[in-house]
This record gives sequence, C-alpha cells and structure tokens, in this order.
Amino acid sequence: NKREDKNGSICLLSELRRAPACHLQLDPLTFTRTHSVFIDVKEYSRTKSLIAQPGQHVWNKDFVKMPCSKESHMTKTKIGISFEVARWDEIFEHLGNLSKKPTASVADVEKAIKKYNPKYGDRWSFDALNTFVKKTPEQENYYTSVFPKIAELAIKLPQCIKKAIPLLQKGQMRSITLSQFQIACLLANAFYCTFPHRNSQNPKAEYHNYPSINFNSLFENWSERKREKLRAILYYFRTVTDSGTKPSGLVTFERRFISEQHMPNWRSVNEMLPKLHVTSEGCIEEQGTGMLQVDFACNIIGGGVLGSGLVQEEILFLINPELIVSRLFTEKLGDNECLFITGSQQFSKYTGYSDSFEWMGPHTDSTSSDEWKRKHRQIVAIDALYFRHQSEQYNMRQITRELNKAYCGFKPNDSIPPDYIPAIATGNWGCGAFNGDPQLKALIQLMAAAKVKRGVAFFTFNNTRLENDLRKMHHLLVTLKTSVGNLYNLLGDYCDVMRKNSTREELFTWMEKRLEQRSQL
Ligand code: AR6
Repeated sequence: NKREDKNGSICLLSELRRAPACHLQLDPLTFTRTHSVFIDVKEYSRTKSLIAQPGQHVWNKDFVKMPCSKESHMTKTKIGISFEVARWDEIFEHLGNLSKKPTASVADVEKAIKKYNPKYGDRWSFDALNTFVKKTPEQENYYTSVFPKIAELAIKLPQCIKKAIPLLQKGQMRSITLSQFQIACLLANAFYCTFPHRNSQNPKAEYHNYPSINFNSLFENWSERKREKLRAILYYFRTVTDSGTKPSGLVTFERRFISEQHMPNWRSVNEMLPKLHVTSEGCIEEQGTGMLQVDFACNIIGGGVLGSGLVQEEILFLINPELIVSRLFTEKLGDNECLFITGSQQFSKYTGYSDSFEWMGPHTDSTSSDEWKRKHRQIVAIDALYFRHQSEQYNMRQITRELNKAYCGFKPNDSIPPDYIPAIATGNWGCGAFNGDPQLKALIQLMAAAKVKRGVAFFTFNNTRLENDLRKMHHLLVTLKTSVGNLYNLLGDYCDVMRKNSTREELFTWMEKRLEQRSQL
C-alpha cells in the first residue's frame, strides 16, 4: 500500500488488535462485593441457563428505587377521599389490561401511564408518539400491536429482577451484569414511565444528578428526529418481545474511577506515540468492531437520546438500545470517571447524521460472544469538556483534564497481559457538539493511548484534511522520537503563545515549525 509506505509510522487497520482474536478466556462468572450479577451464577455454571438471582429489593439512596418495591406508594382519590395504595398494583392493573389487547392505541398507552403518574396528567404530552403512529403507512404499522407486548414485558419485572440494583455512584468502582432479557424488561418499564422518583426536574430532587429514564420526553414534541428515534426504539421492542428473536446474552456495565494521585504525571511520561491507523472512511462502530469503541459521551450518560439530541452518542444508543438502561443507575460522570459497557447488541442499521439520521431497518448482529454470553463489543463512555469558545481549550488545566479522562477510559485492567488488549477505535471526540479542536483532541487521545500502550484506529468521519494532517504529525512525532512528556510540554508552550495572542497558527502548523527548529539545533 503506497499511502502507508510514504508515512512509515502509520499502520494498517488489520495490524491493530481486536476481540475475539485477542480475547483472554474469562474466569467463571461470579458476583463479588463490587460486581452485582442478576442471574443465578450457580445455575449458569451448571446449565448455562439465565434465571433471576434471588434476593430482595432495597429502598434507599444506594439502590434503584423500583416500581415494584413494596415501599412505592401513590395517592388515589375516590369520592373525595384520598388514600394510599401500592403503586405497583396500579401499574399492574393498567398495564395488565393493556397487555391483554391485541392492539393498543397511543391514547390507551397515554391513559395507562397517566393513571399511575397522576401528577403529570396535564404536563406530559404524547404528540410525538401520536403523530408517529398516525403518519406511519398501514402496511408498516406494527406499532399498535407492539404496545401490548411491551406492557406484558413490563409487568414481569418482579419475577425478572429479584434483587436490588445498586446505583453506580460518583467515585465508585462498581459493575452490574444483567441479562438482555432483564434489560428489555427494565426498558419496557422505562417506556411505560413506571420508575418512581425519576420525573422531577427540580435541581434539589433526589435523582437530580442522574439521567432521566422514563420515556415521556421521547413521546413529546413531534419532529422528524423523533420519528426516526421511535422507529429504532420500537423496532428494538418488537425484536425483544418476539419469542423467535428474543436475545439471550448478558451485558456488563462498569463504572471506573481513578483518583487524582493515580493519574500519570504527564510531564514525565516517557512512552512514544502508539501505532495509529487514521482514515477518513468508515466509522467507529463498523470498522472498529472488536476494538474498544469510544462513545463521545455527555457526563449525563446517553445525553439527549430520550430528547432531541441526535449525534454520535445518541445514535449509538438508538442502534444499541440496551445502552439506554445505563441511564437508570449511572450517576453523572465526574472528571476522573468513565463507564464501560460490554456485550450490548446492535439491533438497527442507520444512515445519515443529526437531522439527516434515518433508521434503515433491522441489523443482524453476528458478533460472537465471550464465556459470559456477552457479545464481543466493548464501548467506553467518556465525556469531553464543552467549550463555549474554542479558545478556552488551550489551557493546561483543561488539557490535563482531557488527558486524564481519556486515560481513565483507555486504561485496561491490570490483570490482562498486553497481547490480549484490543486497540481503541475513536475519532473526533469532543469536537462536534462540544466544540473542541480536532487536532488537539487527536493528540490528547494518542497521548493517553501511548501511556496505556494501545494502538489507535482513528476515524476522521470524512475529514480528509484531518486524515492527512494527523498522519503527517504522527509520522513526524514518531520519527523525532517525541515522548508523551515532551509533547505535553510542547502543548504547554502552544497554550502560552495562544494566551499571549502571539500566534494564529493551527496547532499542527505551529508544532511542525517548532519541532523542525528543534531538530536543526
Ligand atoms: N464514527 C466516527 N466519528 C464520528 C461518528 C462515528 N460513528 N459520529 C460522529 N463522529 P459529537 P462531542 C465524529 O458531536 O463533540 C452528544 O449529545 C463527527 O466528526 O457527537 O463529544 C453527547 O451526549 C462529529 O462531529 O461529540 C454529548 O452531550 C464528532 O465525531 C455531546 O453530544 C463529534 O461527535 C458530545 O459532543
């Protein structure tokens, strides 16, 4: 390949490690103090069947408050008298009735939801769901027959999940493994807006630091974007409620935190830049299969997936809807934190981006699975900083924050030998909605990948100029044997000149000159 020869430091995509080829066999599935497994692990090791792990629900600040917990109450009024009832009884009654119908209208769905969310009776609108169903041509309109099936799935919650789901809170290292069926049941509950204490927008509300999970925001404010989102989500529910296509694996959600004192001292990191494959063609989720795939996240995981947002993270969550369940238990990410999701399934195909995004139909996910029945798909959610003005980012405090964030996301478990660690599939992290400088962010990610000794597949998303510039810059840095520490200092110098307004040059142009001057000395 001529292009590769010209820039010797660049590698082919095939030279980067991926799962399952580099997969290290896992120990038998067990739960620990920090890993909650929701299927019976003994039964799993004996028969490989997935049955719910016994336990009980807990109603306190450390666990998800479940709609089927006995502590969940609501007030009902009959002939002027108010009294408390178990909220799950109400949910069970209304969704139970709905589940018995062959088809249900949007009005039926709305009526049921408002019965056990009486506070929101005149606040929640279902216009998007309504318009969506009305506008869908009859021959494609399976939606009204899927609404009862989602209700049937939702009311299975008490049998499906028998123990308390811990919240993945700030500063914790904790993980949760659920079966895909359990996730579907939780998402069916989210669809029917059953989760208690999750609807308040008040900044002092109990879950103010958590993403929203009930789907009411998806059902309001009709737009073309909503149409495509609903097509993807309802297709997911159709698949998981059909006995022929029901998924049967597990998915793990893991929150990781690295304390400040365990972060690298970037100034003195000696590693050189890692192997890089950079291309303007393809995208993370297709060409990066089997690698660690970066979700360009919001610190509120999933960002605007249940609202109007429709960029990289939201699209990822729409085509892999199991990712949405992370919103149920993942507290807003702090600067030194990230979330790994292993084993989610891709259900849909898509085309376009943002306003041009379109659901393109079913995707058959043939990704193989590991010993825990998790698909060989690992996604890491890392949130970049949002810059109102581009100039804010040329500052070593912000650069160090981004380096630490990327390091947290890229660092593999210490127990895995280097040959078994897949490369990282990433791209313009933080450079769309969050306004970052693609050149700076590419270097930051390469520096973090260097520190953890992982190769990088970098997808510039049609940006051929960035592809060429990054290839050239990588080549220069590798040829000059520039260490991460040197690069960190160089970035410090660039920030200084930017602050003093003494250059208008882009980072790479400025660096090239600087490096050439140095190499001539
Ligand atoms: N593969 C490779 N590159 C991509 C892909 C893809 N599939 N999709 C987009 N890009 P953005 P951010 C490129 O704006 O700036 C969400 O609401 C493309 O060049 O999604 O980190 C989150 O919830 C695009 O411009 O990420 C956050 O709130 C660039 O990646 C917020 O956006 C950045 O994508 C994060 O914004």
